[in-house]
Amino acid sequence: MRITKCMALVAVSIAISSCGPQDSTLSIYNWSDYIGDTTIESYQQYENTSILYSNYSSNEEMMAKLSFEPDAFDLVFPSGYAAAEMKRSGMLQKLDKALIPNLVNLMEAFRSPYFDTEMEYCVPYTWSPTGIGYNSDVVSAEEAASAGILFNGNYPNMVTMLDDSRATLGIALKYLGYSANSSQSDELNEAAELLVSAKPSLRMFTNDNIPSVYASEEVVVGYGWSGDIMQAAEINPRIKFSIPEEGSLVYVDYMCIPSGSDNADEAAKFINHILDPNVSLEIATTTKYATTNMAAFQLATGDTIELWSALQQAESGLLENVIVVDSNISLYDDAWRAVKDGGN
Ligand code: N2P
Repeated sequence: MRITKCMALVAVSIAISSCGPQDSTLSIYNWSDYIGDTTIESYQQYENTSILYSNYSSNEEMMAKLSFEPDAFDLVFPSGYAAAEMKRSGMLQKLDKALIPNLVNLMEAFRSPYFDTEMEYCVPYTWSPTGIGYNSDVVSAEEAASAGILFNGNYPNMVTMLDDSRATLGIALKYLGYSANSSQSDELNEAAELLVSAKPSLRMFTNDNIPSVYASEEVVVGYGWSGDIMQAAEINPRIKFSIPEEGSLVYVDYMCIPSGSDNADEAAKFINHILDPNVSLEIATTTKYATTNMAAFQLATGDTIELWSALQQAESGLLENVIVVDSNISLYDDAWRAVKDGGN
């Protein structure tokens, strides 16, 4: 994005820069709680780059923002289904892989995304299942072993769920025995009805500040992304994470450059920085999301290795990858609107 460094400072709160003559600013748009504490500063040690860093709450919010302002961001972090949709609709530009030699560090298993098999447009960032977060002083491990805890009314006004159509309709679909990628309108309607019936239990739908929502004990149970719940567990050890026996969802999120970016070389260099083993490891240990970086995995120790191994075991069988649902995006939008508007 071409703006002056001084404008960048005025425009956002998290801008690390110095004012100077007009030049290019790297504008990064990412989920909240989804980067290492030092990722940006460590890049700026080597590159004299002004960085504009801002957060979004959902794939849909990010895509809507880019549709209105195609040149607003140089780097975004869509989940696989959203990256697939963005690529299909021309919202992404090809990467200059010569600027990303650290691609060699990626795990074999992540090198060929189903929607972009040569990684021409997107590079894997982290992966994570969704599951149940719970306060183990109040909720037993047996109760938290089923997604039924979200829907059975046992914890009125004490449940949080993601404000995310695919993720939250997805867990309701899994609980009902359907695919999290269902494109059957009767199944989606049933999932929406289940969520509406659970609304008296719901304290909030949110994607933001999830670690503190659990850690502060504002809720006793909820449904969310593993990393955010594990961040809460680090603050408050009573918080635990479980993958429900009915199955759950798994996401790989990607780094991609929007087609409107005019600072793609800098964005590619930043992707290369993220793929540095030490930088990837620092991101993974801060965010508690599982790495896609083999070189980082090899550097990890103790708790981090244990967490990743547990997640990897869960992946076999219980977890369904969230993929793009052909020409049925509006089905999810409609079902989600019914959930948000339904009930009280
Ligand atoms: C981080 C959310 C990351 C999205 N707060 C996981 N797919």
